[in-house]
Amino acid sequence: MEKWWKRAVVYQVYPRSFMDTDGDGIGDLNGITEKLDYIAELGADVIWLSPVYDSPNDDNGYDIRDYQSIMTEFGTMEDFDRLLAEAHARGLKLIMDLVINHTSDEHEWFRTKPEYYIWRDKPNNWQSFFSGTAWAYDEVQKGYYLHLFSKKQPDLNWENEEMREELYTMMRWWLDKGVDGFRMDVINMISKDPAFPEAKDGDGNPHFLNGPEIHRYLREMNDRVLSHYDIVTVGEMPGTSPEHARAYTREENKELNMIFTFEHMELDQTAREKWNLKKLDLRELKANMEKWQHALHEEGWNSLYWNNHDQPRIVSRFGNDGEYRVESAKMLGACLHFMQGTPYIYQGEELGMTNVKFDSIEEYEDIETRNMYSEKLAKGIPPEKIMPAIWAKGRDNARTPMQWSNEPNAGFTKGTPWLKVNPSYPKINAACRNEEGSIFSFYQSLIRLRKKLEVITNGTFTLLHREHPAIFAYERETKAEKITVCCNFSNQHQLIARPNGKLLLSNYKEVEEQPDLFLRPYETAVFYSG
Ligand code: ISL
Repeated sequence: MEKWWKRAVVYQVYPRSFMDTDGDGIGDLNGITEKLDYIAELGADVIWLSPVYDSPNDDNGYDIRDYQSIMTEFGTMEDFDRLLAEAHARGLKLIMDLVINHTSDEHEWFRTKPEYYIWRDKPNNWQSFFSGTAWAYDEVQKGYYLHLFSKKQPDLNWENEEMREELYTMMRWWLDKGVDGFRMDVINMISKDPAFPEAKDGDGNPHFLNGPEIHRYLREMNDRVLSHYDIVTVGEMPGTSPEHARAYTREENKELNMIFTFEHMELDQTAREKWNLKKLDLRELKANMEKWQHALHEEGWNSLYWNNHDQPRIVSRFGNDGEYRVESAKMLGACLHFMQGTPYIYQGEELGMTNVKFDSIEEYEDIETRNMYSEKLAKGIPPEKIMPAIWAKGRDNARTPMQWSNEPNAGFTKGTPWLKVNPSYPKINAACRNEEGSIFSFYQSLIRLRKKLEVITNGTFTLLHREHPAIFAYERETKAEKITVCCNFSNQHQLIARPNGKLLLSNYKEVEEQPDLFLRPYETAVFYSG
């Protein structure tokens, strides 16, 4: 029987920025409950909640102090139970963000069970993802602990069996409550090379990405926990190839259902550093997506995404957030949603929300951004050379409050928002979602079509016009149906041969019946025969 999550569409909520109901400027669980009808109206089936657990918020909840209680700013466990019940009442599933590569240094284990963490007498040269060394000295233990992220996010020692058991028990507790699965944070980093060797250029990645015991741990977790529930699991996995992905997601391997790859998110940077900007070459994007579509067809499963809370807004990134914002937001949606895999929509994507450009670093909250800024400043790089990278790539681009209406603070809060609202809100907001030609209604159509046409879930994938620098076109096919998706990634007109079939979807009003297909700026045209 086909797995339900193969036809599902996931909507990601970043609770801190979604909806504030108590006026403290921080989103909360009751705010999400209040907006469930909105998510249902869009047509999504599953909500992925970024972390809502008790946390000192060094990294906005990705540093967990207590896995079994709710962050005070977000509400109470009763609020959570109500959110879950109300979601289920609307036929929506809810999955939790599970951060188990590390905890907060304020988790009680850090003091009561130091053996649950990774200690060395001397640090090696691995660098943290959030700048600087990945080791911090602890006065109590008189040793260095590993933190791949901030120093308030010590890495857990997965070699410790008792620690793993405690995590499994905690996971069962949430599943027994009725949550419908997990998105697992950097889950391919849990197994480190036990030798902790010095790394080339301080890049420890080869020594902890997809490490030696990773498959053993995931199979154990599957056997002990996941396989006992009808749930969905998605592993966030930087540095994974399609071959890795197959190993993680092939059904018979009994590990995870799907993973998030990062390859397509690294095409507009040079080398390892996301801050080194490079213009996207569309041919590279096409080749990459094609590779993943083929590699996981009938062997494993893809997740499809352009956005999340760590990535800049796609319309500003691969589209055009000026003159062609509406057209390009729809085109990007179509380009992704007709592929094989489970699509993820990040809050505000369905409105075509854009990046922000705050003048000063003081207006940014993200730890990754702030640390990078300080590090570069200390190296003598002037602010005007650093800010453009933050405008293009900073994580706060995704984290500005959800734009609900043209009321003050975009209707997100009656207080002062924890992060400034994007000044675009009078024009870009959810209150306009039912206006004719809205991006929201286009996303509704994308979701409706996925439910209706089997070819979107199961068809083969064939890339067309491979060498074309501005057109991304592909076919999906089963014995009974065929879809051809044509997307213009440029602000110029492009001419290609008209595919067979009748027009199924377009982001322009009038489409002419001509022998050739004349694609206008950022136009998408999707053809169907069946
Ligand atoms: O955001 C990144 C690149 O811009 C990554 O370095 C990111 O930190 C990495 O993809 C892991 O992300 C996840 O784990 C982090 C957390 O900060 C992110 O928000 C989360 O998605 C540590 O828990």
